[in-house]
Amino acid sequence: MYTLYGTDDSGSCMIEIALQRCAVPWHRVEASSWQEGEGTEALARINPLKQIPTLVTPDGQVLTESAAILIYLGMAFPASDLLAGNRAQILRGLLYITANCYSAIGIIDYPQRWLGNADEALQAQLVSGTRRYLHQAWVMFADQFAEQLFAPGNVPNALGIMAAAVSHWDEAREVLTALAPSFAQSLAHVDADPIVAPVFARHWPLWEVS
Ligand SMILES: N[C@@H](CCC(=O)N[C@@H](CS)C(=O)NCC(=O)O)C(=O)O
Repeated sequence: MYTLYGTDDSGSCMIEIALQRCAVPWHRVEASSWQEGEGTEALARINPLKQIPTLVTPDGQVLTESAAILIYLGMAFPASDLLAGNRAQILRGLLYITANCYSAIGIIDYPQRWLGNADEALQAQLVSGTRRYLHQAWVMFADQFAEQLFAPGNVPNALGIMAAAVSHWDEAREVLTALAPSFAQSLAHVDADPIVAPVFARHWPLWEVS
């Protein structure tokens, strides 16, 4: 049994989708750095950053980093088609999102981690500059990876799942709809996948692109 530490409105949605695609038994432990409780205490013991998603495999290995978890599952369960398509570009894209988009969201959410107790104006400046960079990074992603989101057979691969999930935050979808509309349509196609749609609906019940 796989144990996934996570909560709604978080990146654990990507791994919930991937585990379903792998058709393996799993359960979710409610945990996040912004919630108190037994699950979060257990998460802190295995991942000192207390970040989610964190996955524990049936043989007890602790896996963190969404991209690494998706790659591991795709390699362990080839029939999941998580790494199906142009594998080199899928791996490149997963790392692109990790390095340029997900990390930027961490700065936007927690500027004080980088600035210490700097004044509020400086924190606000860091947040707005990082959000601007994040939006540029998504538009550049759209230019370079539009063809890489689906496995043959039109099922979203790991890159499609990660791009659709991480672009839910910080108005990325609105920016992409305006500046890269056909890519935004591809993301909407990922959203509509029969495994993806119910997971996203649970994580973001009120979400719609404005
Ligand atoms: N590098 C990690 C980042 C994961 C991450 O930032 N997760 C968020 C939730 S979506 C989190 O746990 N943030 C809480 C925190 O950093 O304290 C990954 O790629 O999975």
